[in-house]
Amino acid sequence: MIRIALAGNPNSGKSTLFNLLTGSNQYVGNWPGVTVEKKEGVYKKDKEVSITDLPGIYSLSPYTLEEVVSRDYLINEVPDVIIDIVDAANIERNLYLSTQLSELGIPFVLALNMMDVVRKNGDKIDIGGLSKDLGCQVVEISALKNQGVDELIHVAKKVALTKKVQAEEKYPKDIEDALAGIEEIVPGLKEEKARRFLAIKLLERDEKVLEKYNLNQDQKSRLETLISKFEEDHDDDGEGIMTDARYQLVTDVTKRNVRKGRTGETTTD
Ligand code: BGO
Repeated sequence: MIRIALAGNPNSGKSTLFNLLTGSNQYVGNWPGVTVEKKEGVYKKDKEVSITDLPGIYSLSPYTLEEVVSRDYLINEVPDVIIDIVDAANIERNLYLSTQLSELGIPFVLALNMMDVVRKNGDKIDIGGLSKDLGCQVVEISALKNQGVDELIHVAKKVALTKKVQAEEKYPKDIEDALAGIEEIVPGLKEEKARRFLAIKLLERDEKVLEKYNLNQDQKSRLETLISKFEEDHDDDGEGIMTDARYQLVTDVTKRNVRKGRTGETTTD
């Protein structure tokens, strides 16, 4: 069985894609302990492929139930591959989540949905460039028009089987150094699949992730010293610094790979 997780922003077309892939082979329940809807199904063209539709989210921070459900599932259940559905007509805004999903150490495919809208608008996206910049396979689809969807699953299965994960080291050197420092302090972190994501969350002082490690006093104080120094150097808190770094990354990637047809701008907000 290959287990695919569908993740993406609200309104990116996730439900449309999920319904198209699973047809009537789907069951709806709740995630354990919460009233967030859980949708699971089997790919109608290959019963060996199961699909879990995660709630629509903008980030993997710990602030909404949907975000917590999604990240707990991804970190604890570890699907074989994540398909990240991106509204390609609003690519810059959507890629913010992609930067986080790609740090989980799980094979990852970017599905550029709404390509019919992109084409109609006369926008151009350099798929090869995007794929190179993000270090993952990128597949163009239109869930509404059922275009590219079989190819997407074909690619996702291939990526799942090769177990290929993203290239790392994409932030400025001082951030990368801080993450490496955190990995040295926190026992067992280096061996985690999601080590990069978890190191970033620790730098952001994410309580839920910190609890997981049960650090002793010495480790706690070394971690605190590292984070405080990093925050002082940037005159901001860890979360703010990482948010800015992600936006900068997404802006650069969008500038390099997206040309707007009508407006000449890089977003359609
Ligand atoms: C409405 N192309 C186009 N053009 N539209 C798409 C595509 C695509 O590839 N994929 C999805 N949509 P959801 P989440 C709607 O519902 O799957 C559309 O939140 C409308 N509804 O049809 O719900 C899809 O699960 C009235 O649009 O997204 C839907 O991720 C007028 O994108 C919307 C116009 O898709 C969100 C659109 C009453």
